[in-house]
Amino acid sequence: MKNLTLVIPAKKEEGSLPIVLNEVKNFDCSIIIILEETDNATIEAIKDFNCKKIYQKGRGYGNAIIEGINEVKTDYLCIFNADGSFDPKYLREMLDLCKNRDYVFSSRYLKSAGSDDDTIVTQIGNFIFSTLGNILFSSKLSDILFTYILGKTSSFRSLNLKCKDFCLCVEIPINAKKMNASYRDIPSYERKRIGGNKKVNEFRDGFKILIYMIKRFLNF
Ligand SMILES: Nc1nc2c(ncn2[C@@H]2O[C@H](COP(=O)(O)OP(=O)(O)O)[C@@H](O)[C@H]2O)c(=O)[nH]1
Ligand SMILES: [Mg+2]
Repeated sequence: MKNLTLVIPAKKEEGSLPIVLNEVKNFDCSIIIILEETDNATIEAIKDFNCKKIYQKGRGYGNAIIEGINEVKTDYLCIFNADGSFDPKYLREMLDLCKNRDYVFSSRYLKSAGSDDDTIVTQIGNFIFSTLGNILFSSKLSDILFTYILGKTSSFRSLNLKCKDFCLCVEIPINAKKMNASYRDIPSYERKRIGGNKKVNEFRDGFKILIYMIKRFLNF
């Protein structure tokens, strides 16, 4: 998979990222990790791994992914979490399916998919947001917030992404749909994060995403 780069945003992931990097070593793809310069514990934890590190100039999850995408040199990229929840066994299939489309999204809610990381709150939230995406934007996705997305680097760049926070999760499918991009979703099983804490706050970030979707629908 020499034509693929994993874009890995990482914040306080010293307990998980080394294990994730060991796991993806066998996949022969490039790796870009985007983290904060002050995140000493994560920097120290991955010092023996020979992969590209970028210190993000801005702040936030979305900002990290945008800065990472700008650095990719391969034809394809995949957004990949540092917490161990994304299973790399799907990468080959995603890459193959992406040959004749712009993006392949992963979904925890298709047949034979699932999640060990979901709580009842996130499960209900994910259902509401995916339904909202289907109603407001005809996104035709069953899991709009699961940002395990592989796509053509040129397509990602043409999205002109702006969200610096977790709203980026929905900005990607909304912009892709508005640009008439081609995509599909495939079943994926989300694992539990290995260590550390989740950075998303279900209520605060969920509310922000809701407001963002409404604003986009109203073209604000
Ligand atoms: N560089 C960077 N990475 C972040 C930031 N916020 C979250 N991440 C990373 O983004 C990924 C997803 O975050 P996580 O807390 O697991 O959220 P969830 O899986 O969507 O519930 C993880 O790899 C985090 O370490 C941030 O502000 N900066
Ligand atoms: Mg996670």
